[in-house]
Amino acid sequence: MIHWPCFPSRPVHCLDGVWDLAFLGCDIDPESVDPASIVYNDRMAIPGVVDSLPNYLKQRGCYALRRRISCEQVGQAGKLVVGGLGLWAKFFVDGAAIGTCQTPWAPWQVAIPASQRLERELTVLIDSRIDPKRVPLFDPYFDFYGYGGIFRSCFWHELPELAIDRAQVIPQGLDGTVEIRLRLHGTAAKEVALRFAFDHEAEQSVSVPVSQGCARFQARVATPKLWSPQSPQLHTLRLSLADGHQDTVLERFGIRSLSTAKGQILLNGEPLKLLGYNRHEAHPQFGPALPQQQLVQDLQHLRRLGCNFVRGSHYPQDQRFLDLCDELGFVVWEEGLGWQARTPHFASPVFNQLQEDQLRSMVRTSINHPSVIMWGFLNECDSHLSESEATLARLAAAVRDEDASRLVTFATNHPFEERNYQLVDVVSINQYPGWYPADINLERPTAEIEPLIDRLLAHLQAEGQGDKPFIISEMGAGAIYGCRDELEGHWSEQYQAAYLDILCRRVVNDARIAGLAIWQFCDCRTYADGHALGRPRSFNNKGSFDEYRRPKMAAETVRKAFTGR
Ligand code: ADA
Repeated sequence: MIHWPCFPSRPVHCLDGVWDLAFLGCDIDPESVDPASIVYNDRMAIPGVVDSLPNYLKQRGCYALRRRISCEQVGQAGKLVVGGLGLWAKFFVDGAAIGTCQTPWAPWQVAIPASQRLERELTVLIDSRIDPKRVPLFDPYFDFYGYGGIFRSCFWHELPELAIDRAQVIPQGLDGTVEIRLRLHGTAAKEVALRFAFDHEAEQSVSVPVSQGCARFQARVATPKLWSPQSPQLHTLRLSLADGHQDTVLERFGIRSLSTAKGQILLNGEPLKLLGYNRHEAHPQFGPALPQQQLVQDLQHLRRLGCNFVRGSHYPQDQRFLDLCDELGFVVWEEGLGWQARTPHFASPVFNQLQEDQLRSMVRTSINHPSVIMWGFLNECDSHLSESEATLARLAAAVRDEDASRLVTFATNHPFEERNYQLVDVVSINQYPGWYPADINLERPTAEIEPLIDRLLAHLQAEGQGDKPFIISEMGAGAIYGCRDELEGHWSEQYQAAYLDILCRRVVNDARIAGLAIWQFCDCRTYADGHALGRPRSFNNKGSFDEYRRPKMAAETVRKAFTGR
């Protein structure tokens, strides 16, 4: 599946398809594996995960994947661009190691050495074991399943001598002026000659200074059409290296502005209330490797419920999904992989470095999506402890260093003891009044919802955060699909519907709340161990839809509250 950006003048091999597969064992050290010794006796489709294959259910371990690529050029370096994988992977080309990925779900790329051979062999060791040394970013207590496989499409690029990595297009207001930031592979001189054109406009030429592989210049779209959820207009940029170099990139982007004022999020200067859901990329049949049609279906469900907002919880998103959000007019909060990080994580240099690496990769990959309006990280970490401050400050700085044009936030579940509100543009709070009730003896736990929201608003005002937009980044209740109970007990569809009715109506009618991401869009598989006592079926059942996207009663409740119809 090709998506943006496109590189029409170089050979790009999409590696979707059936690969050779071998299960190497659950006690093996992947660093000891010699690719030449592997005997392949099975197959699997990529994008795909071993956890959804009958032969390997619940078989965490080390797997080998292999496929061959017929290149068009010899003697040229290349690069492998991986959309996302889990949980750990080591890559070999023609038997030689070329790199290891320790950042599951994040976009990852690695250089491919030149060769005199046209027929190349790619071997990938995938490890789905949860191991703090190999995979410091994923812990066994995360409330979503950690899959093993290559979740998203990957591409083998054959590169020219001087190659374009990306052309980032950053709008500078609404008049069509954009800053184009070119990232180059290969040894560029001090200057680079370029030809570029927007949409179907006339081609322009420019010569730009290069420093540390980057070149920046401003240009102006002659007839700018603004992007917004109501009118998601998109533009394209075609940019080529000139002066005898042969490389071209096609990028798609949107012209819109983002700002905050008086507790509101402004898009193109207009207040935008965010109404939507947290969404995991998951399905019982495919795990996170969703077919394209599932992405379309999910967004049609969200649109029908009157949503304009998706929080991509809790990891970098599938680029195909963001392409669709650009085209259909949804705004997105994209965040790095993280879930209730604690003091040992903050104290680990490796954890900090990998968190920063994945965030920089996420921002560089998603920077041209107008749908992405917020960058986030470290969901529900112990940000009420002083030990969290250095890590959170480092990550916020890294995100802003990569992109100063979007809003920065993180979801705290310690709203009354939070120590890091000063880092964010938008205050985002996860709370579960009436589900994990403060008062377990309450006859009607939903009675906790509005008083808690009142306390949050008062606290933020008292903390001097009242001017920043405040969004409820998680709140919700569980329901087992088909569980009907007139007493509206926990886990009944009636209770969930009653809960979300109160919550959604309050958010829609309270101008002091800038948005809501309900937890969550659909049920998804979670831990398969003792933690699951609070997770019937080993699923997180707080979806308004079940895992097959069958609507629960709450879906209709949310639709009425969000659409007013
Ligand atoms: C937390 C967490 C979510 C989910 C939720 C729940 O807020 O961020 O991923 O685990 O709780 O269902 O309890």
